[in-house]
Amino acid sequence: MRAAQAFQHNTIVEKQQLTFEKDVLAGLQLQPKRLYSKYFYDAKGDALFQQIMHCPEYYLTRCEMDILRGQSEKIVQAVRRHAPGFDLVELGAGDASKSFFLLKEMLRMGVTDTYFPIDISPNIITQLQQSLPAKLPGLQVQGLNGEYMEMLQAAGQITAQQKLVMFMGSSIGNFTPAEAVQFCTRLRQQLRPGDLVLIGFDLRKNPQTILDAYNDKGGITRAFNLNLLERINRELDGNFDISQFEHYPTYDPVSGACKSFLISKREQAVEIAGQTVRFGANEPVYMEISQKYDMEEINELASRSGFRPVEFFYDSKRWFTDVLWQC
Ligand code: AVJ
Repeated sequence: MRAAQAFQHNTIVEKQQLTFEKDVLAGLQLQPKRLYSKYFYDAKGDALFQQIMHCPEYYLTRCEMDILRGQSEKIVQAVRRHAPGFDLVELGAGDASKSFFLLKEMLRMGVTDTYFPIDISPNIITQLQQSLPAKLPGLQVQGLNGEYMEMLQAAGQITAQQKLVMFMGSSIGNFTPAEAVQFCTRLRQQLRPGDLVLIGFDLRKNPQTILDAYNDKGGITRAFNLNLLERINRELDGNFDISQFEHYPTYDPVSGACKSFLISKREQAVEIAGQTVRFGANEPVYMEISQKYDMEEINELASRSGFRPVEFFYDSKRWFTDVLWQC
């Protein structure tokens, strides 16, 4: 059993490695060049993101924490009106510091005792399984390590209970609006009529406030973007000179798209996995989108992907919202 698990884990890691190499080389052949923000999160990237969440400019985490700290009871009551008993599933659970508040309420109200955190990082799953039951006595933690949709399907096979699926932190912002429709449609296809989702959206606000959140004075977000080049050096035998790339965040208040680029400071050639990639002077590499929404856009996303909006929960500044939808 142990050997079988270890074997399976190795193949997952190898498969991830192959996809990383393929995506990097393919993305750098596109025009404009592109790298994918889902690869930001290696061990160093995880640590840098933790630091971003503490940056004074990065309001998103504090706003969402404000919602969950203050309104978990209201949220669980709303969920209970639509689903008397349910299991909580979380996509990209991280340290579960947000779901903690909901889980506490759910246990207190006796509406659920099972939590399925889904995460691509096996370390995160192991840590949650060890730490959460001690902090929340009576909670069953069934960690699922793997891709969101595959693990959602696995959770559906383990339990026949209705589900509340959480997707917090404005992770949905890393999709373009069109990709978000695809993602939510696939999400709904894994659920049953009556199941609920709670999704965190960063709202449109003063454009400078948004841009500053992706351009902190401490340079953490810059390091976070450059770390992907370092990761390529580490894992794909690359030779990026990161001092020759500049972090360039943008926000378009018309489309609501906040995009980050790395700009090549000069003409240069970089070796990656035995291949040569050429960069022109001032050539951009598109790294990440963090899409901002308004309420109409959120409702449109719900209806296009087959969900019915149930309730919006806001922080006191109305900068962020967690929305409850039903299938
Ligand atoms: C984790 C995707 C919500 O887009 O705001 C933070 C990642 N990128 N600073 C975001 C991120 C730059 C973050 N999400």
